[in-house]
Amino acid sequence: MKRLVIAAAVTAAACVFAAEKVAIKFVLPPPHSSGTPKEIKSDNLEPDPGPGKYRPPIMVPAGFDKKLTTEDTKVTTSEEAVTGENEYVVDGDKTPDATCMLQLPGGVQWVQLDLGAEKTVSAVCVWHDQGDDRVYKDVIVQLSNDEKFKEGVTTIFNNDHDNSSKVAKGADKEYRERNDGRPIDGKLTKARYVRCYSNGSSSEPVNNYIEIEVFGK
Ligand SMILES: [Ca+2]
Ligand SMILES: [Ca+2]
Repeated sequence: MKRLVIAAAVTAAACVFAAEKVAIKFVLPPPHSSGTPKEIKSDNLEPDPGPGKYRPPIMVPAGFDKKLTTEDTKVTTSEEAVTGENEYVVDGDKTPDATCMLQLPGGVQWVQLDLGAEKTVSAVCVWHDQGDDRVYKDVIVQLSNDEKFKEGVTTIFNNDHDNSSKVAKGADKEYRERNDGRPIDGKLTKARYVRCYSNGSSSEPVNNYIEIEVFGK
């Protein structure tokens, strides 16, 4: 009987160990002071958590919190940039400044990262542009092993509630850009490619990207 109890205790301890979770650590740029919040017309906007209040951390199994993107990560885009370089999206610089951003033309556009091989993705964080109080439209983040995103596509975020992007309809909320970007749970999806869509913002038709980080194993 005693042996059975010990065995049960060991099994329970092993389960706790296996389920140990750690928070993804995002390095944040300083908040941008934009003065009085703008009124943003949207029927799909999440409530503003308020200044200095961040979203709950993304918790992942220990070992799945490694940053997978580096300054050498290959970046491709749906169309040629208006200003900036593709590399700006993975250079680690999150300064909310026009000289540090990749700007794609207006309309539905995407930025795609190649992780080099299939990885288990635990989180993706996207910083568009927090230069003023704004909301990006039709933000969709997808993962796949197919470079063309035709097959085996997993959508981990989609706030295009009215399918104006014609990519897919989603149930997530629009959000105001802030210094904490938008951390998204990767749900431990196996994928080589990460594609981030947007369709302009409440401030301007173009699509700005400051940084995209991918975490996992
Ligand atoms: Ca950058
Ligand atoms: Ca939409």
